[in-house]
Amino acid sequence: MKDEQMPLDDQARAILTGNDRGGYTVPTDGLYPYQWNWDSAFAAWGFSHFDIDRAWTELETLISGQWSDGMIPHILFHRPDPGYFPGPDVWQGRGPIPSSGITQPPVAASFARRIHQADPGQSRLKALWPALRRWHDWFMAWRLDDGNAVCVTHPWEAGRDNAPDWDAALKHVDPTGVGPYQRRDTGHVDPAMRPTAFDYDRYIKLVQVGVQHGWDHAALKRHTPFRVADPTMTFILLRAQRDLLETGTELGLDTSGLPDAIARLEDGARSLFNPTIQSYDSRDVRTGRWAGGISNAAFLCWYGGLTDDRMRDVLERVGLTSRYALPSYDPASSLHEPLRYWRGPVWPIMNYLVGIGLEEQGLTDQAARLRADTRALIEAGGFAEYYHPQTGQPAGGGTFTWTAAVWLGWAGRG
Ligand code: 9WN
Repeated sequence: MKDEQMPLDDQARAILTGNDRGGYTVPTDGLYPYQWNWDSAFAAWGFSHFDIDRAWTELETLISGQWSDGMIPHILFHRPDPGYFPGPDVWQGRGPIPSSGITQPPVAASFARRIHQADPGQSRLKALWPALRRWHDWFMAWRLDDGNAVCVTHPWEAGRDNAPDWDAALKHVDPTGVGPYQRRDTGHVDPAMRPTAFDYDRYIKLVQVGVQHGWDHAALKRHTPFRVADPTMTFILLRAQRDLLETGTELGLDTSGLPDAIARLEDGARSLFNPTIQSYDSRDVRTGRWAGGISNAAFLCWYGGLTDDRMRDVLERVGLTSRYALPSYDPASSLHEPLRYWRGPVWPIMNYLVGIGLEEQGLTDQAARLRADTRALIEAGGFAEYYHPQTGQPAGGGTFTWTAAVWLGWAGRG
């Protein structure tokens, strides 16, 4: 797909249309052959730069998979595909479309707001809004810890699969009896760039635990061996609730309860500041222990709307020291692995979300640095899934939908 002769804008558009499977977009051909939740919201925003109708359709297809309890799953399996494991037969989700049993960071309401700003005359947001509201309400009902931070029940739910944030919590997941299974990801991508077998056994075990409990969230809250309060989810839901309140007010919808939800999530977000490392951190709900390291999710605090001067210093010390910002994990840590997925590489989508927050809070130099680095990575390495923070080497899957979206909407602009 990468064609040196074609301008990058055209390449990005070609990636989006090439990954379009009819109403939904796959993250990349082969490695991820289904509709992923947060990828899809980025895709919608990407499409909005050249095809507004297709942008709305992406979000409409995503919410068509909503469960009766309000959850919008992390994967919708519209058509069977043997190229990915675990598929619908393993997950046994209980929604209207075969799906996984967990969710993903709720960026959809925030991108819906952006698309609506580009297309204010249409009422398609009005039709989507109640479903987004029910999804957010589901988070508030089932995913908060005692301090109102948002928890994940599977590392895949955070979208940062093998981040060191989950290492300690995963040690409490006993993979006995997980049975033989065949990974598919390592057939598409170098295993050195993917999660280890230790992690994967536990990912699959957690899926089996969910199936055993019929994906009943009340039962899982009591019985899951993995529940971790996560800055990604907390800051992103906080931001999404603010955006939902804005659009709901503009459209004259019933927004009661949203200001309270925002106040609770603000408390939850503040509760994730780990005084020992002086940064936002993940916390294992079962043990009360901090993960103890700095990941790129910590820098979503500004995106969540928190004003926190303490984090400016952390950004300088940890986020901006690599040749390319932002490494997904502290480069000074022994756990940092520059090419292994969420343990070090730079992810354009995270750079964009962090960049939005920096820009909004007047940290414009830092925002410009993230944008310039993201631009340079894509210009030199194409539309990869992630990149080496020192060499810029593109890694993981190629012709990636959300990287193309980030180019069209941010990195390639201006
Ligand atoms: C599991 C699709 C998804 C992203 C996640 C990313 C990766 C899946 C996997 O790919 O996760 O959900 O199989 O590795 O970590 O953020 O949504 O691009």
